[in-house]
Amino acid sequence: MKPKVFSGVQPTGNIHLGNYIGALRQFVELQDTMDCVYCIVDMHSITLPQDPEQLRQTTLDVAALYMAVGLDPKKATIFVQSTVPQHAELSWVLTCNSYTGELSRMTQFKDKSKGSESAPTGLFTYPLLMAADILLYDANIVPVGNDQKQHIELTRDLAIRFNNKFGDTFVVPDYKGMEVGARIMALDEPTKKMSKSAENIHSRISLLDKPEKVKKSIMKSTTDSEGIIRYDVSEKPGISNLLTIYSVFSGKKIDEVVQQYEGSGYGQFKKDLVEIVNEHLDPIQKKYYEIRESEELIKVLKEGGEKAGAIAENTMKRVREKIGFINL
Ligand code: ATP
Ligand code: LTN
Repeated sequence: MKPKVFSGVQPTGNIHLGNYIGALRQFVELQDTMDCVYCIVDMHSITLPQDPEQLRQTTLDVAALYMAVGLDPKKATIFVQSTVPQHAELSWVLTCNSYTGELSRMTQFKDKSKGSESAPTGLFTYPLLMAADILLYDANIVPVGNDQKQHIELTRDLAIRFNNKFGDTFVVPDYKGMEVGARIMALDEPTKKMSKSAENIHSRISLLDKPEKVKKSIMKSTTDSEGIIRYDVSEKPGISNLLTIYSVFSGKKIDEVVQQYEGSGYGQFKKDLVEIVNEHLDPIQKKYYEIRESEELIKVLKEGGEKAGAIAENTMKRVREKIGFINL
């Protein structure tokens, strides 16, 4: 049997190079050899306030981007989380088998709540919904960026705990990150991760950015005053981040890129990077606008939701039986 894969992306803001390099790129690679289920996690996105009409639109935007970067609904199941209510159901069961202590240690919660007493409860219980997503589909592998590793470890702990308490129920999943690019940094502050929610639009490159915007963001990006192109994350986080992006999009190893630019200045390197990134984004954008307008998109999501719902219901039957819910 093929290994099972599950992952998700929130429909908030524009998908950026970090999302693509750290996560989506792996989704596409895995669909040929594994049994893949990819979700648009709209229930996660309402942990922070969302405009309802915009949420509906960005849900479709992300679905179209999934397909524009190369996901094929014939190979992978693509669906929207809220159309499969078993996610909420399992999340509650896991909530009752978790501890506030372990949730308090999640760095994403600490970052996003900033210690505030009035942080939304959903931000706190967010990892339990994520664990439910993964466990419903018996996923062996979860391709995500490095920032989500801690959530996968929690999911493993929850699965093992549940299995020990109630008998074998869940598959214990593994994190899968990219060797190069598991954490793309912000262009303006290369010690922070590139993020959808950062205020400065030049901190990130969105997959739908126009060539001029890409140029501006890269040319303005923070580097250092040494003037030598070499890979050194702690001393030269800006240049190292650009080298990573260059390497991914050119298909060359970071060492080769460093050699290629021996003796060159940052200006030339950045100009070439602008070209490489724009060349890569152009076909993705063309495909995106085609798919986003087509009827096909809704059909894919409906069919995906049905397939996903059947798998999720199977798992829930097992869970309800184990925990003692009545089957009338
Ligand atoms: P925000 O930064 O606003 O919290 P996000 O950019 O992390 O949002 P998500 O939808 O939560 O967006 O993430 C989708 C996927 O992209 C996840 O697998 C996540 O790990 C990955 N990812 C997000 N940012 C980066 C990054 N800077 N580098 C590599 N992978 C990333
Ligand atoms: N929390 C993830 C999105 C997400 C996810 C998942 C990823 C929700 N459910 C299940 C992998 C598997 C994030 O990127 N912030």
